[in-house]
Amino acid sequence: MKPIFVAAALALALSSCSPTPSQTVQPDANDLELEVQGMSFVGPDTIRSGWTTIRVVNTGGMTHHALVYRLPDGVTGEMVDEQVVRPIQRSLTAAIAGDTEKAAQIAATMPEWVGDLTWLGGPGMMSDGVTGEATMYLEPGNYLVECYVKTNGVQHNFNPEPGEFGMVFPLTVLAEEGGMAEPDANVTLTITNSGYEISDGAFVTGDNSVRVRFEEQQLYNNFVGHDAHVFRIEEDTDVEAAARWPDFFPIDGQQTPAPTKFVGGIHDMPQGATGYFKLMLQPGNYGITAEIPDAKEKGFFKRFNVEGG
Ligand SMILES: [Cu+2]
Repeated sequence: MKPIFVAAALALALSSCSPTPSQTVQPDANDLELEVQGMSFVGPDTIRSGWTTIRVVNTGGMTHHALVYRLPDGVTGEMVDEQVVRPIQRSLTAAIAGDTEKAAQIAATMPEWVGDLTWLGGPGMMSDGVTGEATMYLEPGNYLVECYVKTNGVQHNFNPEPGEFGMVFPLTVLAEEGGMAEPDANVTLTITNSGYEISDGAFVTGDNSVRVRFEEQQLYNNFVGHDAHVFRIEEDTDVEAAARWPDFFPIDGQQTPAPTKFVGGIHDMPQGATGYFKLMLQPGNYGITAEIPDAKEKGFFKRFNVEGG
């Protein structure tokens, strides 16, 4: 280092006892950290509005995810539990028993307001040991954070105890603004009706911040839309099975154990929205898939590679 530069820097350091305008001020983080404990999310139940990071530390021994959605006025978590979660579980149980007629009948009883639930992202599929993190712009309101992976034919959001929630976590987004800035990203994933496009950078080894532009969105089976879940491809990975796994509708969809390691992603957001998610990538091959029926056939599968660092 040039001595004259060191001297100048030292003089500047000694002369400044108050913050200078060039000093970077970290913008307020507006984040909420949830832990997976058994079949529950545990953590604070309020967050300020605006740009909001939802982080889920999954050391729960299996793959989970955390869809974040906004409830319409007048709809409570209890109503979702009683009128959506429990009937879907009864329908799944009937389907597993081979009674497809009963399964279809129960599935047809969904309340009309189901169409008014707004999917607003949340951390995508994360295997044991993965911390999922997604950042979305959230308006004030009542939300739920939910995981509906299945283990032994039982959805994680279902708790057999009447009135008790499984992995359904009520979250209040306050009117008070969090003041967090929109995140930066090292790569952008654009989602249209025909699939994924990777642009504005690339996935890298180590930490990634992925911007997801939901340019086009549509609803499949009245419930799910385009989203992004990233999984690791090893030599022996059944890529077809892994790409299909997030599709909830088949009996074996989202059934524990997942066929590969899922390392993160983001759930559906409305058309025109932008969300962000974090990924920690080891060198190797990865696939991106969506929680929609026949994702790969619809173009919702993208393979990428990150090199050793
Ligand atoms: Cu779960």
